[in-house]
Amino acid sequence: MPFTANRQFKKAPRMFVGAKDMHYTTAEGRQVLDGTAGLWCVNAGHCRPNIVEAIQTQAAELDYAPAFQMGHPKAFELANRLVDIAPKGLDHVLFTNSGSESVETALKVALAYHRVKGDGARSRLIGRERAYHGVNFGGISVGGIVSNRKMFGTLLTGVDHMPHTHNLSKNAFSKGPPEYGTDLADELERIVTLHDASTIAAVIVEPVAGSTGVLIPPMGYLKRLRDITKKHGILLIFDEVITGFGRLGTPFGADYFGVTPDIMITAKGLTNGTIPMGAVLVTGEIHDAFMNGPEHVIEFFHGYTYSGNPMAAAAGLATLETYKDEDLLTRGADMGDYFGEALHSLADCPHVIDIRNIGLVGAIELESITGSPTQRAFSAFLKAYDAGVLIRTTGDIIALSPPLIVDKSHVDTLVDTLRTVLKSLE
Ligand code: PXG
Repeated sequence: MPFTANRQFKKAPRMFVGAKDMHYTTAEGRQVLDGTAGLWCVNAGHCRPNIVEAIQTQAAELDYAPAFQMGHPKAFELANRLVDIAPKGLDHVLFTNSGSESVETALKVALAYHRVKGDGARSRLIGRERAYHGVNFGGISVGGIVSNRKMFGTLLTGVDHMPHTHNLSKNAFSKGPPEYGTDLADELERIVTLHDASTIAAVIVEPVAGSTGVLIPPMGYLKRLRDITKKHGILLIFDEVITGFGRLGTPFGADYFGVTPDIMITAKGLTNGTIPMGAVLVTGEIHDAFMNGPEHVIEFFHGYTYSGNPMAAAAGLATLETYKDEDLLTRGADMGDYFGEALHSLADCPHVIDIRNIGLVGAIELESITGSPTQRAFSAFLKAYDAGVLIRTTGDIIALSPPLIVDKSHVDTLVDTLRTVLKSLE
C-alpha cells in the first residue's frame, strides 16, 4: 500500500466502501466526515451526479483515443476551460495522469525551453527543503523530504534547495500568511550567486507546502521569488497540485498571492479525484519557443499513453462545470474565515504548539512524544477515525482540507471531534 504502515493496516484495516458529498461509508456501515477531501482532491465532494454521469456516458461513447498523433475534442475543450480559469498568460496545456507526472513534465519543459532558446547551459533546478513534488525521480530530487529521498541513490544532479519557511518560534498561531520570513526568499539570490544565473533553468515551489504539514509562505515571499527569478531569466514553477482549484479560496494559489509563475502544475482537483489526471500549464512564450523547425517533426519529445484520456477529460469538464455552477473556486474565501476561527479555538488543547490556516486548509501541530515522533498525531488520526472524522497527519502535524462544499455544521463537527480527540491524547 502507498505511504501506509502495511503491517499495522492489515491487522486492523480501515476500508471505505461508499461516499456521498461530505461523507464516506466504512465497511462496517459507519459514516465518516471527510476532513481531507480524500487526499486533497475531492474538492466538489463525493459522487457528484454530473461528474458520475459524464464518466458513465464517456465510457460508453469513446473509451480511448490514441494520444500520439491523434486527438479527441474533449481534451482540447478541457484545455480551453482550464486556460479560462487559470491566471492570465498561462494559456497552453499538457495533460498527464498525476501530480508526480505533472512535476516531471514541468521540469522537462523548463530544461527543454532553455535549450530550444539556445540557452542549454541552464540545466540546474532549484527546489526547497520540506517540499513535496511527488515521488518520481525529478520530483524527489527537487523535493525536500528526507525519507522520500534517502533510499534512492544520488537522484538528479545539478539540484539545489532553498530553505523552508516554517518558523514556529516567530510565527506560531498565525492566521493566514505569517509575518516573519519574507527575507528567506533572498536565499535564492545566494544560490544564484553560487552557481551563476546562466546555469539555472527553474525554481519550483508549492505556493503553500501541503503534505509536509501546511507551511504557509511569509507575506511577500512568493512575490520576491518572482522578482528574483524574473531578474535572472529563471523560470518560476508553481506546483499547485494541492493549492489549485479553489483550495485557498481563489481558483489557484497564484491568484491568492498575486504572483503568476511561468509554469503551473496541477492534478488532484482537476477531476475531483475521480479519474487520474494532471495538467501542466505554460505561457504562450514557452509554447511558442518550441514551435519551430519543419512542421512534420515532433516539437517536444514527451507524453503518456493516457495524456488527455477521454474518460479523464470528460471527468475534468464535468468537474470544472460543477466548480463554476456552485462557485466552489472562491467559496473557500468566506468559509475559510469560519473554518480558520473554529480551528484556532483549539489553541488551548493539550500538546498543541501551533495552529495555522489559509483558505480551506489548516494544520494543528502537536508536540512530539520524546523519542517517538509521529506517534501522537497518528494516534489522533486513529481516534478521529473511530469518532467519525477523517483527518491526515504528517509527522506530528494534523492537516485538514475538507471538500469545498463544507458548511458550518461540518466545520463544527470536525472541530468538536478534534477537541475531544486532542484532550484524550497521551
Ligand atoms: N505535488 C504536490 C504539491 C503534491 O501535494 C504531488 C505533487 C504528487 O501527486 P500524485 O498525484 O503523483 O500523488 C502531490 C501529492 C498528503 C498527500 O496527505 C499529499 C499528496 C499525495 C498524497 C497524500 O499530504 N500530494
